[in-house]
Amino acid sequence: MPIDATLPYDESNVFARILRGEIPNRTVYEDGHVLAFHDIAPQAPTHILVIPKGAYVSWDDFSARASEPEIAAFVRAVGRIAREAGLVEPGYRLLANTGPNAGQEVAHLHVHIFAGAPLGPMLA
Ligand code: DGP
Repeated sequence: MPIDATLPYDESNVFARILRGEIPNRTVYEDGHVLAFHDIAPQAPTHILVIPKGAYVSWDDFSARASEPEIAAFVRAVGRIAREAGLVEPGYRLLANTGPNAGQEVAHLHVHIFAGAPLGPMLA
């Protein structure tokens, strides 16, 4: 069910629980600011989710409130994860659903990395 991205951060969301170690995940990358793991329901041969460790509801929230070091770490991590997974050629897609019209379901910012096959015009 899509979330209301304007609500305050809810510590019970599933990615907060993953960050607290309450739910297992298949980790791809981790540093002090960022965690990346395989999506539980992949929509492409490679489907990785990248999340900041800070409590941000959405891309809108993160881009407004995160510190410069958090933003830099996040952007660099997304690129590094894709490079290290060998996705740069023949390419990959980034997606950050924000709010109900985009179908955002988990109320903690996440960027999807899709790759591994020619992708259609859209992926949710
Ligand atoms: P979005 O629609 O952009 O909010 O995408 C949420 C994604 O999160 C969706 O592709 C499925 C994934 N997901 C939901 N619950 C879990 C979970 O417990 N573990 C993992 N690895 N992924 C999850």
